[in-house]
Amino acid sequence: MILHPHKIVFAGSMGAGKSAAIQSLSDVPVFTTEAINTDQDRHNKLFTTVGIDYGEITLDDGVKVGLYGTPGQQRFDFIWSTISQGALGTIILIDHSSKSSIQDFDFYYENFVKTNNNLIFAITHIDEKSTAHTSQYREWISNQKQIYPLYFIDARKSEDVLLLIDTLLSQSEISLSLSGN
Ligand SMILES: Nc1nc2c(ncn2[C@@H]2O[C@H](COP(=O)(O)OP(=O)(O)OP(=O)(O)O)[C@@H](O)[C@H]2O)c(=O)[nH]1
Ligand SMILES: [Mg+2]
Repeated sequence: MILHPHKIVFAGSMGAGKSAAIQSLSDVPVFTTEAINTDQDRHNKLFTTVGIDYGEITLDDGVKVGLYGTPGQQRFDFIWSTISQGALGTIILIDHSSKSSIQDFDFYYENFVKTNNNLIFAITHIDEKSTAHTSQYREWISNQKQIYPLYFIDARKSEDVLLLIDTLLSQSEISLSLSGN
């Protein structure tokens, strides 16, 4: 498998903010594949990603990072592993305002950890009403064998999304230096 050292994947639940995160950060016009959302039971937003989002950011040190967005809807799960092939890491975004937020957290983790274990979690929509408590995500992580970074962000804010990119890149450098590469 070819490793793309600067390929980052945005995964996670429908409406969590994957497309918004890429839009907020990309230096180039984002390639999107949005279509009218026919799954109004799952989420009442107008558009949803049905293929891939692609954007790019050039970091301060001149490194160009490719930002790849996946569709959140489960009916597109067949594309998830294709988009994730060779990526440096995955950012899993979860919509905290959704009733199924902790089930989503578990579901997207199980699906994406298979292709890449360099991953971090970012909880979005924390400014909206939710019956769930944010501690549920920490509890979930503390029950895993490996500890994953967890952030609470607004996917529309570029500084929040940049923090995720920086964390994922640092995490990957640490694991490469530990493995002696
Ligand atoms: N209030 C609030 N809105 C947010 C936040 N993050 C993203 N949004 C908005 O949520 C809506 C859905 O975001 P998208 O980026 O389309 O979600 P997505 O993850 O790409 O969803 P799919 O493509 O359907 O899987 C957009 O209107 C975003 O601007 C947040 O933290 N708070
Ligand atoms: Mg999208």
